[in-house]
Amino acid sequence: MKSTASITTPIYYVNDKPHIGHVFTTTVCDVWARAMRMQGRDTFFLTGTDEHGVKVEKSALAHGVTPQEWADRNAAEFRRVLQLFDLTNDDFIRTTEPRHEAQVQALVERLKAAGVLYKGAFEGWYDEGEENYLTETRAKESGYKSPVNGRPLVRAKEENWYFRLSAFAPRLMELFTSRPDFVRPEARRNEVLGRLREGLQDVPMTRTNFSWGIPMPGDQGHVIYVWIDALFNYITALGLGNDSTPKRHPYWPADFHVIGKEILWFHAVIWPALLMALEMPLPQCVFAHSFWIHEGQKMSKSLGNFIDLPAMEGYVSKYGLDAFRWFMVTRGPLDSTDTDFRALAFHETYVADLVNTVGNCSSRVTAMIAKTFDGVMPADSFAGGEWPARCATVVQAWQRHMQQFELGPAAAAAIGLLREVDGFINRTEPFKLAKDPSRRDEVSSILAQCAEAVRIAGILLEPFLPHRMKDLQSAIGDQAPTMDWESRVRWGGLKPGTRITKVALYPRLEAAVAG
Ligand code: ME8
Repeated sequence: MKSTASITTPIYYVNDKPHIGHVFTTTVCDVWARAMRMQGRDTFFLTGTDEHGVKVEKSALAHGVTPQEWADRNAAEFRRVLQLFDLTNDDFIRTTEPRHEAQVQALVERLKAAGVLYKGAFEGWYDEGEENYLTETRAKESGYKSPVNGRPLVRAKEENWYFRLSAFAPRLMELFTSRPDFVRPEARRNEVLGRLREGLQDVPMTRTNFSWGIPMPGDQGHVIYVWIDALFNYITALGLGNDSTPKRHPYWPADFHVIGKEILWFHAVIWPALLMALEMPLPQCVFAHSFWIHEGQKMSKSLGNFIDLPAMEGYVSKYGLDAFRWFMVTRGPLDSTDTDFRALAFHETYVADLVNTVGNCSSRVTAMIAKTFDGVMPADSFAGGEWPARCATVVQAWQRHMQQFELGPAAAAAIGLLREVDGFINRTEPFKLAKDPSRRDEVSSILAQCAEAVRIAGILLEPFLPHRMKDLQSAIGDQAPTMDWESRVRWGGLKPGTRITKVALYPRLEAAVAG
């Protein structure tokens, strides 16, 4: 296994307020980053904001401020979200930072030198909202309306710099054939392959109809197209456009670019072609998740039904951050179908998984030890019975799933272990055996085994439930976070004699909050 691990979110547009979609993508990356760090991997988790382009220029104007002021204000809001949701990014890149701008210009110079840019006139169907041209076929398919916001496409003509994307068609086909996991999930890969087979158009590298962007080197009046500027963030943050800062170079290529499905084409086709032109390694995987919808409806500005920051804060203050993360990651749209965010589903998930499973199992075990053994970890004369092997299998499954960014299955493996502990308690009935003094040894072993399995499950749940799992660890006297990973998850970490206090992790709450 390589020693570094790196993951990125899209960089978010500063023309909008943060909403659940942004928090979702950043949270799933956070779970992975925490899981990698726990295992001792040298981890780099990147997020940031996308601050150039005509949309930002227009929003700033509408609010009577300069684009930079507008970007500063909204980037600060995205930063605040990271704090609020305890997201552990290692850097936050803004595309208006000098470190980014200078490297983007250097990278564009390199593309020019590589002969993949040319200047030419272009006329086509333009989606103003998305700042994107559509091919004739796609424009027709969508009824000459934006497939994203439904507004009419406009006929636009520009003299621009272009990137010879078409020249990369064979290499892109080869990439998709030789690396079936380059784009996940599979449905998304098939979608890109289908479009690749339709043929590729060259893409604009610059724009001239507005000025809020990075100037094209050597051509006044042209600014670098916001999408090209934005994609480069993944490598400018690592100093790869500027060889004098090599400290972060080992974090490239990224293991995962996690994005929403609407920006797949840029990440799965244009971005690898740019990297090929620059002769740089490609990311391992572009993971495109689906969308949250809200109580059955697509979230949109016109409906005003975004699950926004105040709504999310409502859930967090009622249920706690762990609950919010757990719902997003285990019930969210990580695969190829959209997911409805329903207040009732949130509540039910909280009760079933956190109250009745994680909370109940850990409080049951710690309470029995408190009652029967005065809060001292008993000895296990059966040396774990079947548990050590079972836990090792679960740990391995979790590691494999995490490595592959299969967060749902990783969470299921961890919580499944607690369900097994519950089943074991129900079968062996230590609470009954405890009434018979002659069976004290048996009770010791059962409870010691349960406590140790709970400890291991708690470690595996930590990336998902970072707050309460810390409480659990301190309640069971687990000092292990300072240990290396292998020792930490090995059976036998909880020594007899350790103080164990009763925990109540997730309170039983009555009603769901309004959606
Ligand atoms: O597209 N459900 O930024 P953006 C789930 N700046 N995730 C959602 C979502 C939803 N309903 N809505 C948005 C941009 N997202 C560009 C990216 S990258 C080089 C440039 C998430 O602010 C999802 O990750 O519109 C999506 O890709 C991202 O927010 C779009 O954020």
